[in-house]
Amino acid sequence: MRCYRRFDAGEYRLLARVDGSLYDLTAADDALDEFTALARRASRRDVAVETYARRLLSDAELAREGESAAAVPAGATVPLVPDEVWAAGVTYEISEEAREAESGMPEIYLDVYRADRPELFFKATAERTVGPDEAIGIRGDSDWNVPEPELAIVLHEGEIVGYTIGNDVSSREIEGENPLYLPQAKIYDRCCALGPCVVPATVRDDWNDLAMRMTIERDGSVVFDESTSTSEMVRSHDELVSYLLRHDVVPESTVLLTGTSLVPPDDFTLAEGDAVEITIEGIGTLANPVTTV
Ligand code: DO4
Ligand code: MG
Repeated sequence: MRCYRRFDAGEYRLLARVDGSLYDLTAADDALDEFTALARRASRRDVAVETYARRLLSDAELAREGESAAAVPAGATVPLVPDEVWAAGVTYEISEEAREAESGMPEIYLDVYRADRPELFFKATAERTVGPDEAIGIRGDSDWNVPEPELAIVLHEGEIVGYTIGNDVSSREIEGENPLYLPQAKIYDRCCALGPCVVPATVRDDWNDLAMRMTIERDGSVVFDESTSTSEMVRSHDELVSYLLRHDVVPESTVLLTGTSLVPPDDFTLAEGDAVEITIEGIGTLANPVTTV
């Protein structure tokens, strides 16, 4: 099951792709205008999101004929409106090595990579987050900018209810200049992309063993194409979430990006007009063009 959100005839609709068919969950319950509303309904009934969504299918009209085959339904937007987006850092060896190379204080990255306490930082609000096919931003005051493909955990009232794809777009120039500049390297207009869908957490049990790929195209040519697996992550999802929730009550809809596992070479920077695609097995492909903000 994959949950999409579409803007259609002036309103948002929640769609579910199940066994090759596309259902309109908003037709079954007009309060369901995004994934958080579905998670809220399921939580009130104390059932898993997937279980609750399946109960709606008999009342959910099949969304437009002929659409079932498309990988992402036409008009798909960001599938949920998160109150807060957080991110974990230095959770893969490749990310630790990249920070060491860029920073004048490399030891802090090795320390956090080995420490019990993970690096967690505030990343974005809904206003700074874009969905499928919307432009991600690179900062006009930075000459070294990268996409960061990350598996994203979707939390509802602190419980893991789903997964999506995240892009933690970042300035390596600002981050490398001084670690205290991290919020400026990470948080700005269009700094985060999520989508194309949310997959309810119970749909599969191998979230820590999924193939991931990122490609970047420039002027019609592929300038980056690498793959990895979420199994390379050195921390568990429960561990990251437990630190996020320590002595804090996160808002109802919170997303936690789990860290980047693919890093373009040090001489690579994103440019206006590039096209970034991140594919994660079982979720799909999040595609975004790049603009300067
Ligand atoms: O330590 C800086 C940020 C690391 C990060 O965003 C990542 O590893 O994905
Ligand atoms: Mg990151």
